Amino acid sequence: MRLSRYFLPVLKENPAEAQIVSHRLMLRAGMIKQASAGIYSWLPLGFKVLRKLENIVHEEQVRAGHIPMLMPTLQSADLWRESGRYDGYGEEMLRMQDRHGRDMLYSPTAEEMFTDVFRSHVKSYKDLPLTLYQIQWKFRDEIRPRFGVMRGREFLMKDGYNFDLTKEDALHAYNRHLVSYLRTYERMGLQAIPMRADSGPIGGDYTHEFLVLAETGESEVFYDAEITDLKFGDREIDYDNVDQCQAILEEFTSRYARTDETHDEAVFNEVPEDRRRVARGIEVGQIFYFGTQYSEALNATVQTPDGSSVPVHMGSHGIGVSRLLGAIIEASHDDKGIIWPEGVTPFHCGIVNLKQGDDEADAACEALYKSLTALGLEPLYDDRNERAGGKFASMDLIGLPWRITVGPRGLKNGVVEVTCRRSGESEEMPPEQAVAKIAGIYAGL
Ligand code: 5CA
Repeated sequence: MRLSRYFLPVLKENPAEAQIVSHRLMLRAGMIKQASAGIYSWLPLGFKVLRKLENIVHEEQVRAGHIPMLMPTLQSADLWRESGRYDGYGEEMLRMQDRHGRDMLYSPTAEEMFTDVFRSHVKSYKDLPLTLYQIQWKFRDEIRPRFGVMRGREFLMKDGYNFDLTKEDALHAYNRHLVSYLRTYERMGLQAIPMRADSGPIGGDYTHEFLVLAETGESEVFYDAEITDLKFGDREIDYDNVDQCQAILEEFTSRYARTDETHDEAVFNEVPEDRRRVARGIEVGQIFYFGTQYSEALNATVQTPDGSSVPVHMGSHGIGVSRLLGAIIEASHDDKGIIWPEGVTPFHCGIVNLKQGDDEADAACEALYKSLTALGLEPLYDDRNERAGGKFASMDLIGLPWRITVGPRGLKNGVVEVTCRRSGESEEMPPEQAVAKIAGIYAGL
């Protein structure tokens, strides 16, 4: 993309309404614009990162054997009356009527819809196990929407629902989700720690939240510092392997890690004192096993091998996709701006032309742009007729992890400069080598 032809409305001033750094940087970098309280328009740069996050989530869900589909955002109240949640959900549910006076709502989550699809089409244990999921907008009329996309009213969520014959099978689905979430967050450059939590309006008593540690997090968390040494890495996973998934769950959840809702001071005090941590975290996902709560209410049953009919065991599993943008920025920025992890960056690298209009510099930039693009990479070429200082500031603000700087002086010696956004370190090298270096960084990502 050439910056002169892109739409990147960066702000010079700090927006007054933003209380936390991720919100401020998303506004300044031209990623989002508030439409009304807790509701945002996604400008091109923000939309690009959102799509990248969605892709990672899809890839990891499909890898785990889960099946994508899409539910409507506007749902009839009847189904929610059947499950008993229509009255119980409270003020957070946005309710409306259509022209015929029928009660409708904007889905805050989708247990009912998925259970309804399931009960209409699945009748036999032979069709199990089954996990269906979607990435779809949700609406919760939060009492205090704040911190930009972190606590929005409209937000993008991946929500998945497993249907299993037995509790044992459903717990395997739970473990499988935990493992796939660990992989998902790590690919986004995040450490998200599974913590024992409270199930809230979803129900059930088996649940973990995934938290990214950050000072600005809304949840208070208590954990054993050893947890932060755990890395998922690139281990081979067989998601059908019950023992392997169980072992990984135990590895990542056996140490003390709880949100304030489930915190137990006495148990916490058994952790050696030098490893006890009290901190804050951003909840980027949550998994639940709730048994037959919804399948009984909505009569979602299957025939067992002996011909009897039983309600299926279920769980649901959510990732806050739009919230993740904020979480990643909270975890990865400096005083100049965002620092995108390579796995989610909107463009793979920036190209800064120090002297736009200089034939040699222009030609070198064009050649770099073409070579990178031919390799399937997406550079953002700052071809505007602006001062170098302004170009650097914009690149730093929007946070591309690598920058190639091209100027007449370097070109005389046959070199361009490659700069790492995170370390700030620069290296001079011939343009072909710069292309190879950037390609090497992204190979396999
Ligand atoms: N049905 C279940 C799982 S599919 C469910 O709704 N779970 S949840 O309530 O925990 O939401 C899943 C994730 O959505 C949360 O972990 C959080 O990351 C994200 N989320 C929840 N509320 C908001 C909000 N107001 N703004 C942004 N993200 C949110």
